[in-house]
Formats: sequence, C-alpha cells, structure tokens
Amino acid sequence: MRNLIAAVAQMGPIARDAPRSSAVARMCTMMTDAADRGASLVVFPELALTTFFPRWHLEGADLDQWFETAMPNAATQPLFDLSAKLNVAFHLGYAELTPQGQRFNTAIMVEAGQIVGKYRKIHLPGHQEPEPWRPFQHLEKRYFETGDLGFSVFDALGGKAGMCICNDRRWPETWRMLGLQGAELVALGYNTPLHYPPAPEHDHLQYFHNALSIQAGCYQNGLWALAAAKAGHEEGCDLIGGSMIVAPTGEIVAQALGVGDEVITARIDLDRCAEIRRNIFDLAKHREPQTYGLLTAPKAG
Ligand code: CDT
Repeated sequence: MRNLIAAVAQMGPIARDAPRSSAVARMCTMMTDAADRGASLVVFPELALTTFFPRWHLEGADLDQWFETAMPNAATQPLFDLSAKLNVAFHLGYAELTPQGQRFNTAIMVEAGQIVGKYRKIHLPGHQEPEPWRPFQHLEKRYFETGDLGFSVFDALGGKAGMCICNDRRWPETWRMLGLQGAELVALGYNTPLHYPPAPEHDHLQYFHNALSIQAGCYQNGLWALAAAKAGHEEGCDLIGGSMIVAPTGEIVAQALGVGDEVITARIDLDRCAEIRRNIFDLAKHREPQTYGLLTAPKAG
C-alpha cells in the first residue's frame, strides 16, 4: 500500500465540560467520512479528547481528570472498534498518566486495532509557573515531562512513519531526526493559539509560521506530512486552523478552509519521497555532520 489516500480530521473547539464521548463521537463521524472517501489513515489533533487544559492553572483532581491512564479505554474504544471495522488506521493525541505517575503529551498510531507507534512530545512550549498577566496560561512545561521515547520511526501503512506534536513541528531537528531514520510520512496534531502573549506582534503570522514549518520540514527531508489542528474559539481562546497535507516537495496538496470539524484528503504516493531524497536532499551523500557538532552540544544557559 505505497500509494494510499490519507485524511486529516481537523476538530473545532471542545468545551471544558464536554465529555470525552462527544469528542470521540465527532471523531467517529469524521473517520466514517474519511473511509467513504477511500482513506486508509486519518490523523486527529493533539490532545484531541478534551479541551486544551494547559490554558488553566490546575492542581490535584482538577488536573488529573484530563489524563488517560490506559489506551484504549472505555471512552476511546469506539474509535478503535470503528477503525478495525472500516480498516482505517488513525493517529490520536491525548494526555497520558503512566502507572508510575509520569505525565506526557502523547500521540499514538493505530493500525488494524493495534497501537503500532507511540510518541511523547519532546518540545514542550509555554511556562512552568502561572503567569497571571497572561489572558490565558500555557502550562505545558508544568504539566508534562519531556518525552522519553525519542523521535522513532516505525512500519505503518506499507511505509515508514513517524510522529511529532505541535511545537515540535517548528524545530528542524524534529524533522531531520525523523528524516534520517527514513520516515516517509509524519503525522502531527496541534493546538496553536492565534494570540501569542509574549510577542503579540507575531499574531498575524501564526498561519504563516505553521505552514512555513511544516512545508520546510517536508521539503528538507523528502517526506509527507499530515497535520491536524484543533481550531476555533475554544473557551475564550482562538486556535488557528489551517490543517494540511504536504508533499515531499513542500507543496500543500490539501488544506482545511474553516476552523470547525473538517476532513481533508489527498492521495499520497510514498515513493515520491525519492524525488527529493535521491536528489537535492540525499542525506547520505550531501550532509556534512562533522561540522554540525553544536547541534548536539548542551544548551547554553
Ligand atoms: N500546543 C502547542 O505546542 N502550542 C504551541 C503554542 C505556542 S507557544 C505557547 C505551538 O507551538 O503551536
């Protein structure tokens, strides 16, 4: 299945008091739509089961309620069942609380009812301590540990797949780590506020920076990206849409138009990665890693 139809399922806002079952029902509707269009993969957003809770300062049970302690679980089983029935793989982001008490911002890839890939977000944005001056918090650094699974590449859908989550897409290291391992398809979800309180002069660039990062990552590593937003006006915070499917040439081949629930699809030929990888970005031939030492030196400060 080197040539497949892939879908990205953008989600509109999820209310703070919405049960997981309502988000899962919306995802099941979009998975069915994707299957009707012939898709064999559908990508859902980051933290897709609930509202984006890092916008609030929470403690104890008020925080724990947003985390999944098992996957699948009762709330998400319908997605796994429908995926098996329709033969559609899916990518899902959720907040994970491990049996050891660790918390991660996690994504999985599920194929034929089995979890075939798991990723824990490495680049955690925002801040550790509550900052009351902000109109909304972004407490990912407080609520999650840095992912401990690395940027791994795994077999899925007849090719090599990788994942990253939201802020990761802005970092060239993310894409290069996946590209160096031969990833042909990268699935990712995001929750990106339109307003960035520390530098509001960049607010009008949010859609541009989203596309710029994903398109550059695809082109510079010769791979496909499937990027799914949670979008729209969620609990007083506007989140960008712009979900997209990007080719190894860096071209956007499908893009969401609005900020609500929306399925986009495109035909993806994994063999097209070679157009870039055998030419301008033949990583084995043209990289000069002996000059890149600073990239892995400890960070300053
Ligand atoms: N979810 C996530 O990683 N969002 C960030 C917001 C900007 S930094 C506060 C992003 O990079 O899109």
